[in-house]
Amino acid sequence: MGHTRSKMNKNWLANLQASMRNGEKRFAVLLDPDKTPNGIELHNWLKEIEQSGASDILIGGSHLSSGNTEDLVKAAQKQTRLPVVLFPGSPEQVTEHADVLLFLSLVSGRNADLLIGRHVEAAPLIMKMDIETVATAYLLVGDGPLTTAAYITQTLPIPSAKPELAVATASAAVLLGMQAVYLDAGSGAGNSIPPEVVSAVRKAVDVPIIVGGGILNYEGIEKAWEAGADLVILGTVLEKVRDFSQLSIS
Ligand code: 1GP
Repeated sequence: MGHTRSKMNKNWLANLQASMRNGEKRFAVLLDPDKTPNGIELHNWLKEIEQSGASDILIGGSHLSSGNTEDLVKAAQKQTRLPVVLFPGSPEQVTEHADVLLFLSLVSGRNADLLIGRHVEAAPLIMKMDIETVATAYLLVGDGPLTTAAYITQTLPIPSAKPELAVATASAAVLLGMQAVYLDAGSGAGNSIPPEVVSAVRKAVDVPIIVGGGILNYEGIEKAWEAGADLVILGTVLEKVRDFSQLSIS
């Protein structure tokens, strides 16, 4: 049996903006369709996510080989009340079954395809869909070992020690009309986004800030919140051991 889904899920951005204004900090779990179980294991995991205090479920990945995004989106929709947020690495991952689509532009890079090209391909289809879209400035930040995101996108991340570059990039994106900023160290990054980068961007822009990449525990979530993140994303740490209790261990 599915649950009645909240109408609030249709106003995802407005909700996140309200959380930002009210200082209600949120965290979300990112499910990579390649690395998520099926059947009863998936059902149990979705229930645990729902009970964990997570505010949202993100679905997607910069590089997918076998997983089916649409099936996972449908399962998350059916089996939880949480908003299901598409975080697509490519137009093929777009499905109207999600509540909201982060329409990402990789503004830290200079790969025209990921700034506007794929968007042009996907737009005619998205315009026909009944889905909320949020124009999101996606910034890869970090100088640790090469991440899948940096490799797949063939872009250079913004150096961690240069908050001013993150500020200039996020500011330009907001001037272009983007509605949210996602600061990502990349999935499985050795170092998460430095708090100095988050706080510098927080001071510069008034749109919701999403922070992810390499966050391993509640302490990491708190640090990102304190620096100004509104929504913190956890992916890899919960893929290996699907258990929220491990997040208490620092
Ligand atoms: C990646 O920000 C997300 O795009 C989550 O990163 O997998 O390292 O938690 P992790």
